[in-house]
Amino acid sequence: FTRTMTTNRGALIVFEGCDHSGKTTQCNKLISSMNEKGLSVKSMRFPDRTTTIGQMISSYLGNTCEIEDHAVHLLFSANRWEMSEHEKLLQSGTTLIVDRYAYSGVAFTSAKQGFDMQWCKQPDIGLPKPDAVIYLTLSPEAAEKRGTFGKERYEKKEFQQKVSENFEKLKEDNWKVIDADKSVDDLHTELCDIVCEVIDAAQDKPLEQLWVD
Ligand code: DGP
Repeated sequence: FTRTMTTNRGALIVFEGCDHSGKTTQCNKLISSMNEKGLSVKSMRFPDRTTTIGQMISSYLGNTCEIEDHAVHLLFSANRWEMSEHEKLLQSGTTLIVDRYAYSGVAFTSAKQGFDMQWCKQPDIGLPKPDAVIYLTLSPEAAEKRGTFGKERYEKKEFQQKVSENFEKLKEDNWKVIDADKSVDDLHTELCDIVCEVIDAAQDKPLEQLWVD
């Protein structure tokens, strides 16, 4: 008898949420526990500050240079496109756990004066579409208790408030909204279950393109 050799693809799982919602901590914990289970997973984060474009973004965020608002929006998007060849990893069975994606791109830029969401979405149209967006929510009060904002460009309470309102407008049916106001370990347990379900469900679905009908 014949056996077809098909490799199930990995899932593209994106974490979004306001500052101090625990995205980075949770992404790191997920990677370790999934590696321990022998699953093939890799982490990514945007902006990826290691590339040439990423270094420009990093200087901009650290306020050591100024870049026009439209231009920097396109740089953030370019920084995602330059990593889009990681799609090959997904196709060969590796799950990607991604700390921020194009939704942050739209939510942050459209929090500035004079930017509409449709314009902001444009450059990211066609990127690999996440199988799930895990959106961690936390009230501004609870976020504040976790520490003060740092010195980077967008780390101001009023701006962050606008960003969360924009995230609300970006929700689609692949979003899972999770209340992040719980202990690191409780949240981790909850997220492990969700991530496993997403990986199972993604196996026999084709990878789609972001914001393309
Ligand atoms: P992080 O390294 O996750 O703290 O992200 C750095 C900052 O950049 C954070 O304030 C969120 C913001 N950011 C992330 N992605 C984008 C994007 O695509 N566009 C804009 N304008 N800001 C972004």
